[in-house]
Amino acid sequence: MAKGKVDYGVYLVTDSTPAILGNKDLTSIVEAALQGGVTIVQYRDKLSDRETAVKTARALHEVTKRFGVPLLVNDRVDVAVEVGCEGVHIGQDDMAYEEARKLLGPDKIIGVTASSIQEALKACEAGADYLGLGTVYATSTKKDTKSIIGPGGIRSILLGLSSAGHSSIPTVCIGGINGSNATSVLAESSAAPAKSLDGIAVVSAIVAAADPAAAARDLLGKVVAGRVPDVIKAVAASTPLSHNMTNLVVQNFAANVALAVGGSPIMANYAEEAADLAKLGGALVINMGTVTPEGLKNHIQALQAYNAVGGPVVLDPVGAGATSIRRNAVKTLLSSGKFTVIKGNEGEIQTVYGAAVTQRGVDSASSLTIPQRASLAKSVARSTGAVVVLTGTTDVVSDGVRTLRVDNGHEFLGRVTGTGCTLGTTISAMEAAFRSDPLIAAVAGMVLFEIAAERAAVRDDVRGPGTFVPAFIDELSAVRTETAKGDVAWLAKAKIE
Ligand code: 3NM
Ligand code: MG
Repeated sequence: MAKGKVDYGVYLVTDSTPAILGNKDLTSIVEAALQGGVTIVQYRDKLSDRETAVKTARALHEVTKRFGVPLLVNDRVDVAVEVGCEGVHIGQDDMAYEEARKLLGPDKIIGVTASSIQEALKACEAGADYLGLGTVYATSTKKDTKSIIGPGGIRSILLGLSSAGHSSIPTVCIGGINGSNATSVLAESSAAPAKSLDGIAVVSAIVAAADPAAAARDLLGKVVAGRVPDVIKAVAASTPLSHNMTNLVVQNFAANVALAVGGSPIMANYAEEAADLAKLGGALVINMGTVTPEGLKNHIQALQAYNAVGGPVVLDPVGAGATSIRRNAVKTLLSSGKFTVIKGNEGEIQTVYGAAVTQRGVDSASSLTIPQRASLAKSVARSTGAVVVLTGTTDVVSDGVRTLRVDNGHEFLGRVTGTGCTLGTTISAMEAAFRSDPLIAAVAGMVLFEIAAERAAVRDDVRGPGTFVPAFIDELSAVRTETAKGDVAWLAKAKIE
């Protein structure tokens, strides 16, 4: 597990005291929390003897390894060394960073607690891999906290870090965070322009929850939603190229949508141009809407040109399950290069999965339950290495580790041609501008798109699918502009879980 790729989004810190854990089994709670979407786990146990601690850490490590999630041990560096887990978290009163690093070696993760800018800078300069910032709110989980600094204190530390050139160190906040305050804590803490929190760390909100999986899922949705403005702002700031190789039906609509979301569209189906275009820092959309042998050759060549420079590529396997020609084209594309995102409806994603489904034309129909759709998206994400966006009334987005549901949108999106294709275009702009987390970029594109549709549909000047289209383009542009100015009130409508 490479250190640089750790996702600090939903950081579970365990507690073994009766007051929090009760008589429940810690390993089962951690497993449920991982199913819900926890992205990193810290085993924190101030009471158990060494033998028990090693045994518990080993059991937890077996579980976290299955989920591909790192396990850190709080304070007890010797336990981490013995278990061989991914690292430790040390407080200001624990072993010194340098000593812990000597014991653990360069590849393990060492996180440090900081409650002031001085402590944060010192930890950065020593070489810490991430910072735990707190205490945000007074909490009965940790009664000996030194200072309660609130979201304002977190924001000051983030500002101090970015002005000292430490913008890239991951940070999480801790202390009294739960499902009810996570959204506002993230928004208020991260109001610093150059540096946002990477995640939230919680103990009781998950360990003491009646349903730890549901609690983790809820927190993950909130953390991802909290990053959405960063993505849209990144697009607004860089106007990335959205290179569309798309079908005849949607060329004009897709180009207008790319502009509305803050991208710079180019509709170029001739692959000889792709090598030059790929160098411009944008993203490619490969849309199979009107497949031909010539088109497929162009798609493969362009895919490889973007892969060669590490540029994001979005695959839209339109009508993939409709004909054997399309089913084979999907197979050929998947084996010709790497996709950042694969976006499709249920039949299309099932075809990518390799299921023998037959679609009627390009229309979507749904026969799977939401949990089945989630598990399909996750499997395809794992087998392809792409973020899978499975569209429907409830959309599912998965990178194989994190799986989210988005419940926004409006029925007009299904009554106008090309909305699926233009969602691919929207996501391409997000992926181009926000490389650090393709899943968050995809979710941002999805909620921007669907909430703009909701806003358009209720406008007085919209009387049906025809008048919806121009209003939708207006609202995409309005939501993007509001966000770039820092007004994210629209995000309250986001239903991400
Ligand atoms: N460290 P809860 S606060 C373990 O401020 C821990 O460094 C803190 O528990 C710090 O999520 C804390 O239940 C406890 O409030 C957080
Ligand atoms: Mg400690």
